[in-house]
Amino acid sequence: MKADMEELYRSMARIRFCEEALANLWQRGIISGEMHLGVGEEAVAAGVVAHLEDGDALALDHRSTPPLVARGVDLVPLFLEMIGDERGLCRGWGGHMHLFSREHLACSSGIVGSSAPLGAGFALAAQYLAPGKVAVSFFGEGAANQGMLLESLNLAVAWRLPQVFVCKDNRWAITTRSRSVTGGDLLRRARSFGMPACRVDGTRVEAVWEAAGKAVRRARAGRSPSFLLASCPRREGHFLGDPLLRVYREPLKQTLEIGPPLVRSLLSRPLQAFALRPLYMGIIGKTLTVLGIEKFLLEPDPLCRAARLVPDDVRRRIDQEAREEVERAVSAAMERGKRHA
Ligand SMILES: Cc1ncc(C[n+]2csc(CCOP(=O)(O)OP(=O)(O)O)c2C)c(N)n1
Ligand SMILES: [Mg+2]
Repeated sequence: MKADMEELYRSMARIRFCEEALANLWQRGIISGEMHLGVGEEAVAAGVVAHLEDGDALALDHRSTPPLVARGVDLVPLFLEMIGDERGLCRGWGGHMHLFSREHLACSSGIVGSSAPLGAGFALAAQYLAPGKVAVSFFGEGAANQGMLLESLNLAVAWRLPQVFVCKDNRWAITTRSRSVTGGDLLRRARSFGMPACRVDGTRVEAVWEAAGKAVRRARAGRSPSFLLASCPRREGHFLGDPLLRVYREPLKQTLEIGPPLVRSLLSRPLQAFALRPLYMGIIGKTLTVLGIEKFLLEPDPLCRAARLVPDDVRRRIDQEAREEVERAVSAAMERGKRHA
């Protein structure tokens, strides 16, 4: 079977416009607190979720809106949840990180790594109660070093759970380069537990769709869990307003804001650690440089890549429909939220 590029592009466009709408609500102060977006993860979410059917489960991390949108969760309660309204998906108690949709058997958690045991639980239940159904766990490469994730890989193989582990590798865990805290290679690590593992370019939806299809079919047939390592960019930094990205977006303002405290701390007393201070400044400088190179020179946009595989007129129509759908959902959420306030 071939990937239906129009449907995959539609799914990605809906995800992107939802994320943009969330960013807009956050910038206007309507959503409060930290906001982690999945901009850059559209191809992974769309390519994997396209294989799910009723009764399959999703366990997600702190960037959970893309897979939920791809899965068809109603956008109005989703937006209401983000703004803390009691008619939201979780009565306004979950916020963007702790979401649950009973209808879609989908949940998310801000506890890094927890989507793996949550997915294992769904998969174990499916094994007994709904054979042929599968569970998919999404998590970042930073989570791959969590003990509970490794325990889940082990149990998934030992109990032959119908589970697919999807690791979204954006190379960063907040401000830590994941490579600097990761021993060995994640693919070999997964294989060492005894499950098939493959690497896929997470900016190419057709490639993700292909690889995920094999993994989901394997799980559905009860043959084995699988591990998918999908590289993808972190286009909005760790969270909205990420100070490291702000340095590039508004260099003058940020230099004036960050510069003086940095110089003060460089020269502050007591002077015991004086020799180490240039080293720390070097680390900050290196982090900023690597981030800038990745962000502005290397990172391809998965949505643009997918757009090239769809005829222009079709793409324009899909863009317009998806934009209108998201705008309607935001307006409805704001209207209901206002009426209720
Ligand atoms: C158990 C736990 N430890 C630490 C944190 C703080 N934390 C939030 S997001 C994050 C980075 C996670 O990195 P990764 O899994 O690669 O996801 P990414 O943010 O890159 O998508 C950390 C350490 C947490 N939420 N939970
Ligand atoms: Mg990461």
